[in-house]
Amino acid sequence: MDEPRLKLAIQKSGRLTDPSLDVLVRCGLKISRGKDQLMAYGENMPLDVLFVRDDDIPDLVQEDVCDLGLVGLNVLEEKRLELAARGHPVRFQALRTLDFGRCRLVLAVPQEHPYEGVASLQGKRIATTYPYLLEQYLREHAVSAEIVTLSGAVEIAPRLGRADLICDLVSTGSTLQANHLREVQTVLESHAVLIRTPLALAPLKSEWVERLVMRLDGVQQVRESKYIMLHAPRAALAEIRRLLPGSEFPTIIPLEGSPDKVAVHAVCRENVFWETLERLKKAGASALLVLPVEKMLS
Ligand code: PRT
Ligand code: ZN
Repeated sequence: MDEPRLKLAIQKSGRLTDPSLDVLVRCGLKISRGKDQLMAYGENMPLDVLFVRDDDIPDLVQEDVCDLGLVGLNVLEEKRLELAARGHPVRFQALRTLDFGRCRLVLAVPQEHPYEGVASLQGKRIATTYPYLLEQYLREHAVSAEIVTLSGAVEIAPRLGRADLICDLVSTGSTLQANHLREVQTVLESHAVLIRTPLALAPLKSEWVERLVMRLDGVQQVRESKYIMLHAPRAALAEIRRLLPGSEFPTIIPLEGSPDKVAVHAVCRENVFWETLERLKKAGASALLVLPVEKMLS
């Protein structure tokens, strides 16, 4: 019998496409993908990747067409609220937060307009492509405003006279600036999320979901981690251990022919900056070496 295969939906072409493929490759997946192909076959895992519009990902998982999906929290939460408003059950489950696709859904007003807190939104027209998230935010802040739902180009709505302010995604802020808008409030902090169907999976599929999640955790830890090696006078060990960022149990090795010194090896779960190395050196460390970590499994 053929092994059951997992289906994972990712964005076909957009901001999440490259980082999604990158993280899957780092998890060890080898896929073959032709141009414009809708699906890629996992060569070394029973997992196939479906390329779709990001807005369709929650539905595909919700309707059990796909077992897994990688999608922005903004899209996911908007969908969750929309389903709830229509009285439909919400069936996808978020499994992991991923460290890409970071952005925030914000309220932004024309630069010259005064803004005096959420209460000043009362009675205003707000353009957005996220009506449900905006509606929830306004309700939580006991403000009633008119929501102008658009399908894109939200940032030009105030200039066109269609709205007084906007609620849109921002990452660097340069789009807002170019449109003479000023960020005044955060509605949602967003990032990519791995979601799964709540339906029970066949044992083999379930096992692969667990393996994938474990590998994703490893990939994310590794991005931040460094392996650090140094020589230290025994007398300075306590201070040096204190200075090592995010490392709990360093390995201490005696140095042949140098009884007063030891070698210290440690995995630091944070980036190691030049400043840290300078402080370690000042504390007596020498022969400092910082190496990238390639894989990690704990
Ligand atoms: O075709 P499809 O529907 O799949 O794509 P899409 O156009 O809906 O999505 P896409 O590719 O623009 O974004 C996919 C996901 O990336 C979003 O749902 C977010 O989770 C995430 N993301 C991260 C962003 C941004 N950063 C972002 N900056 N999505 C959109 N933007 C837009 C924003 O709307 C604004 O127009 O970029 C502009 C602002 O960028 P800055 O850098 O100038 O602030
Ligand atoms: Zn979209």
